Amino acid sequence: MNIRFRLQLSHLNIIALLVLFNNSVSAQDFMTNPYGRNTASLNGNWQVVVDWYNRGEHLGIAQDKKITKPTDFIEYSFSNQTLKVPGDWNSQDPHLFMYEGSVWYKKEFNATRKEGKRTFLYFGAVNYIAEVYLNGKKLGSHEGGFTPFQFEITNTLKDGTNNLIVRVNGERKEDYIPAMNYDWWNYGGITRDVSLIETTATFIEDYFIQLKKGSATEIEAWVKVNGDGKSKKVTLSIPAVGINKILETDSSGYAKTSLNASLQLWTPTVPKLYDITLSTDEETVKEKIGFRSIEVKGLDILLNGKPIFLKGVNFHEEISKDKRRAVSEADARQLLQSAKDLGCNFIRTAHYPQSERLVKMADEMGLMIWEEIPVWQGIQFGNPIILAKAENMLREMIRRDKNRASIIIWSISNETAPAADRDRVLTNMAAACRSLDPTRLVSSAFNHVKMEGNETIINDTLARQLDVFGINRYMGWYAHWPAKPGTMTFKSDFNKPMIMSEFGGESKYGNHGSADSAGLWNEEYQEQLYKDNIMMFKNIPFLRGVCPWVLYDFRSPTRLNAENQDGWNRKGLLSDKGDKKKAWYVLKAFYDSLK
Ligand code: GCB
Repeated sequence: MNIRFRLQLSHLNIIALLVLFNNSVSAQDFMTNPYGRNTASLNGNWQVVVDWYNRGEHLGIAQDKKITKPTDFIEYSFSNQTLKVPGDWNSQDPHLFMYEGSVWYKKEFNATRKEGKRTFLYFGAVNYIAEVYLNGKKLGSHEGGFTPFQFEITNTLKDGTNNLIVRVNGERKEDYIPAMNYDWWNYGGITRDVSLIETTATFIEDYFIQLKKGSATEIEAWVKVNGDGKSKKVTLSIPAVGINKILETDSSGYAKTSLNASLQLWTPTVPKLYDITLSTDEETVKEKIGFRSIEVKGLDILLNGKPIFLKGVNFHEEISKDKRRAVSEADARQLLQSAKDLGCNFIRTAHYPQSERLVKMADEMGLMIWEEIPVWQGIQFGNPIILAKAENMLREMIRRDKNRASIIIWSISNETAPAADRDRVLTNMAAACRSLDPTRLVSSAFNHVKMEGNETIINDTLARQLDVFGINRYMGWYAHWPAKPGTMTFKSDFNKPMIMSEFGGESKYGNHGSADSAGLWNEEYQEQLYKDNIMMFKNIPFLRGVCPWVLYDFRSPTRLNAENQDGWNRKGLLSDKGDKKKAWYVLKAFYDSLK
């Protein structure tokens, strides 16, 4: 997959990629399924130096020179200040609550080099730029806050104590993705797991095992090994259905096959996962994979060939009550369980890939996912570097999650204004997405529609590039009702299904008053807004899913109304503490009525 994708990168993109990584060595393609391998965790307390003015490179912090006597001329030192990994820095030190600069992280660990083995350093995610040094040598860098990256350290690793240093920079910039202004907290730091992964000399680096598009019985699989002995025999086993197939990789390490099996298909109600192993004469990688098909036919979304309505909710990767990033298994479970309690069969991991752990949990819990890269408003589509960066993020997201049954939709953007540059970039990305993964649906969330009286007209021509389009429409909040909700009509220029990918309004839990505009910010106003929107949904003939904004109230630096917001986006159906607002019950009743 990766090889094919590389070939598709235009000349311009290759130049842009070089600029993107500042000619420094960029992180290597990460291996699939780190959790199914031989790993040692580097999570825990890391020593840090907060480098507000970005002096650390000049001072040579990466060399970690030790002060041995008080007269040594060294203008930095790792002291007793520590931060937990995984974690954001904002919630761990009151001085860093709004910090968006650089922090140098240091971890010492013991290792023993082993003949015939290889070692990789794997990061689940670092927001936003990571520069990684091992034993004083720069391994490389990575840009983008929500996807994994790795470095091979086989030859840099030492017997005994190793010194790992990571410079994390959490600034926002015009040519970053997301860019300058976005409606969520810019949590900085090493926000996901860090691990050492030991592999054999030639190892199974990547694989894709999914039902062929539209089929209920034909599995298409490919595998890619990495190492000198690239022509390898790889056995793919799915014991429950008697599959034990030997694939022989070619000189580039690649092999593919197709298999027939009588499978119990994955559904939200019975999220069946099969134990799978991939093994060579050297190693075994374990997996759990669910099989399902997802297609669009006319105006319908078909799951396993049957029309389905997506009962969704959006949420950020945040534990609101603690004002922090969600980082643990318990955090992921809390978020997913809250979606389940609401009666959802679908989630949108709002605006960026959340942890791999959460996606795997959604596989187990039976939640379908719309997964998106953080191409969110205000992106510099005219800047040639943007397409390269966005495609790289897309590639990393798909590389990580392409074996998950829960993922049914890849989304390439959120709320972008129609314009030639945008159309060019997103059209390229939709094509890249399909070539990376032909089995899932491609989507994007739009907020540009045309109003004619009580009619909403969907006319963003980018929808032609998509399988299903999302509309973010805040009727009763940002947009006023031109007519009674029950009399609103919808027209689309495209014969495709629509998901109402966002709607909602704010209320502060415990604020009570009237349900009309005199009661703005009250629970009753939000409750009425939900009732009105649900009434409107009944008049959208091509609506195949809804996904309100948002599950929990969340931290946002752009919400400046001291009385009602005070740094919080209050569109939650649940308060930051998890209290159910009145609108929660309205949506729950609607979802239950669709059973
Ligand atoms: C949107 C954005 C979302 C915001 C939300 C809001 O359209 O996609 O990220 O948080 O509106 O509350 O305004």
